[in-house]
Amino acid sequence: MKLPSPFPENPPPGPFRPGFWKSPLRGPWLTSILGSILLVGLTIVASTGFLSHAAYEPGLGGNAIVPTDLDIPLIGIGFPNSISWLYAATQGLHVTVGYAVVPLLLAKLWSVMPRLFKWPPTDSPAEGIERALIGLLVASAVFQLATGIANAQNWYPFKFNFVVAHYYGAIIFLASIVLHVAIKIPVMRRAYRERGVLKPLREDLAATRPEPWDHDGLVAKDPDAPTISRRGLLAFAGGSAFLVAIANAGQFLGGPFRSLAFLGPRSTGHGDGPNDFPVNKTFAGAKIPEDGVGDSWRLKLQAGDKVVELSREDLLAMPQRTETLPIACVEGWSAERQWTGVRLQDLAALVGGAGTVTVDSLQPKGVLRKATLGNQHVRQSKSLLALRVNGEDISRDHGFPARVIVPGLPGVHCTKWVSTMTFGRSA
Ligand SMILES: Nc1nc2c(c(=O)[nH]1)N[C@H]1C(S)=C(S)[C@@H](COP(=O)(O)O)O[C@H]1N2
Ligand SMILES: [Mo]
Repeated sequence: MKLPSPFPENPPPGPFRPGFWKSPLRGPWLTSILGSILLVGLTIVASTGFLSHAAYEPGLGGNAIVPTDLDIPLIGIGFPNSISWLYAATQGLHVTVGYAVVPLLLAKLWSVMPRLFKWPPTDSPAEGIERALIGLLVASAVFQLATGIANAQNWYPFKFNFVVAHYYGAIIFLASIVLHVAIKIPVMRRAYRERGVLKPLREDLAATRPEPWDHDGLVAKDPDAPTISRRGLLAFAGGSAFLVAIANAGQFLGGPFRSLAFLGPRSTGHGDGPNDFPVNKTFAGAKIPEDGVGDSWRLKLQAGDKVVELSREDLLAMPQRTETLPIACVEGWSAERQWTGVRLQDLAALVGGAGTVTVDSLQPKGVLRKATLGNQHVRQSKSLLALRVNGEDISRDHGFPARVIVPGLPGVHCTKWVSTMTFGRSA
């Protein structure tokens, strides 16, 4: 049965008219190959993103970003923090590949542009639902990339909480892309079967012809002569993705790449010598009181009603450990340094602390002024309350008098300017 169409028969002028779209390159094969490449990139971005969420440990009291009962347990296993470089790598990939998919997404959207102006907008209710789903997919992909890039650039033009919005955006994106891929697999398989997966890449400009007619309206009705081959178009999109990736990857690859990472606002160091590595929040920026970090500073350890206070000298008199660990920010940059200080284990033992620890700082306000660490981080022997870095006292910007450093934990939980550590109490 054919329902009467609610749309007037004649399309509005301009892009809605057949013949408006002239590129001879558009067609199911081009969209399929761009979609396949994009899918690889998006799979990396999405899986490292959900890993980052797991590493952040939103289930721990003070860290909750979304109400814990709303937190969808997509990853049942915890993040393996004992592999100290793992978070630096997954988060570096998340942000770098996130940048790199932008040109690929633009190319893909260009390839399906005529579909946006399809007339009539839907032929059937089922197609209407599918198109609404694509609307949701495009909107959530653009939202995720825009908020992610803004965050990596330390730019917060929006009023909402980035972490919460980026997390829920990710769930909408994941659901809509899974459905989209499932729906499009037959189209893709047909395009590859008819034209070969890579065969069209052999065609140079002279051999570039429009794809055979398709039912989706991607192939131009009245195409112009080509000005670039399909492989030229793919090389342009892929080359752009590569350039954008290189302009960011040095933030976590380090070495000679670091100076190329001009997209990273924290790619340059901060100061001179051992303390020359990125700083997210400076001493002044965090409004740490000057008199709070002088000789009168005390670290307060507590577990139940047991309280111990230690000066920096007291801490330096305890057994010192040196560990090579990266500080790895959610924004995708990381820096590996040698940290020296006291094991969190040893501090817990002083007050008979067990379980989690909430670390508070001298910072008067802001969500990053404190964090909760899980029991496994306290027990991990490489977790330190660091006093020195690369053989020198930690600078004020890096958290003097003392800061937390835990292997494989997002930098955001490595609290600087520590004042109080509140442990659970052993039963
Ligand atoms: N008190 C406090 N600690 C903090 C922060 C903060 O804003 N306040 N920022 C965190 C973040 S987001 C990161 S990535 C690391 C950065 O450490 P660095 O500045 O020594 O490189 O510190 C963490 N510790
Ligand atoms: Mo961070």
